[in-house]
Amino acid sequence: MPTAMEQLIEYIEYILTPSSPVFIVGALIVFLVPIIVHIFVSRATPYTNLPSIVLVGPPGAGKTSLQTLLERGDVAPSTHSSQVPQSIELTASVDQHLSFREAVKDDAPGEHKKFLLATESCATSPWTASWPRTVSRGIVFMLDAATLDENLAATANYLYEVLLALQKRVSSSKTSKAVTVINVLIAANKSDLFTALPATLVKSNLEAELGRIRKSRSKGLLASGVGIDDVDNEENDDWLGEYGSEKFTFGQMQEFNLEVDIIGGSVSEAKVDKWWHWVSERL
Ligand SMILES: Nc1nc2c(ncn2[C@@H]2O[C@H](COP(=O)(O)OP(=O)(O)OP(=O)(O)O)[C@@H](O)[C@H]2O)c(=O)[nH]1
Ligand SMILES: [Mg+2]
Repeated sequence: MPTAMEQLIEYIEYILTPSSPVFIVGALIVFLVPIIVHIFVSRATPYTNLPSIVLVGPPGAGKTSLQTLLERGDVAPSTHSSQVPQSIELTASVDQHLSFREAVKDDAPGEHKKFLLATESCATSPWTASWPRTVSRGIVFMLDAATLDENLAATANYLYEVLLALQKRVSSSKTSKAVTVINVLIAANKSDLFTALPATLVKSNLEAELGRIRKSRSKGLLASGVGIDDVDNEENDDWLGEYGSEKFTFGQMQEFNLEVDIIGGSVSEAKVDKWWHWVSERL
């Protein structure tokens, strides 16, 4: 009769001898443990798998007000500017006939979809390393349509950064087909104020200003007579839209898998149904 000690030594020898059952069990552990840990971790943080919409825009545009409206169904006065990015979880009924107030209710008819609305408040450089992951369904760029005339340059500069970063996402990958379409909604807020520009004017003013910005950023490259084909990627990196085109239009972004829409609304008057429908269509 082998003693317990002998049995143990025999067992250890068996494990240490290269044999197919030991190898298979070892391989299973090596492959399965990371998968199990991944499933466990992603269960623990349910947010990571929700479709997300990112809300950006210059200070004072009304981002926090919109978030509050969607979360609570009414607007609380916002007193200070928000520095920290905030995320709220919302549920949308995808029924297009409902107003946003009806659609956010638990007992709303139609299919329900949960999503994450993440607000990023940063005046200059909105782009963070986490963005390409965070932006899964779309971006809402909110601006104050009532003061756009005064803030056109700053607002357009911000928008330029956002669109350029999204454009680079496509131009840096060789297989453009693999890149999914990202939808951008320019939400022209504060239509309740009489100085507010209608969406069509917001669009044409932004297009003109974005065109001016890209011209000045190209540092006279085109004027210096350098042909389009001579310019390598390094140098036209900062050019937004169709390279070398005279006028910038949002339609040029389709080339980079970006769909841009401009819709007016007012958070104060709770006129946000069109934005809401735009979002729920893209979930
Ligand atoms: N008239 C009018 N005022 C609005 C509207 N939406 C927001 N406001 C006001 O605009 C101001 C700025 O709104 P916020 O929601 O704080 O703007 P924000 O984009 O979060 O600003 P930051 O956090 O600084 O980036 C507040 O005083 C709001 O009450 C609107 O539709 N109409
Ligand atoms: Mg805010």
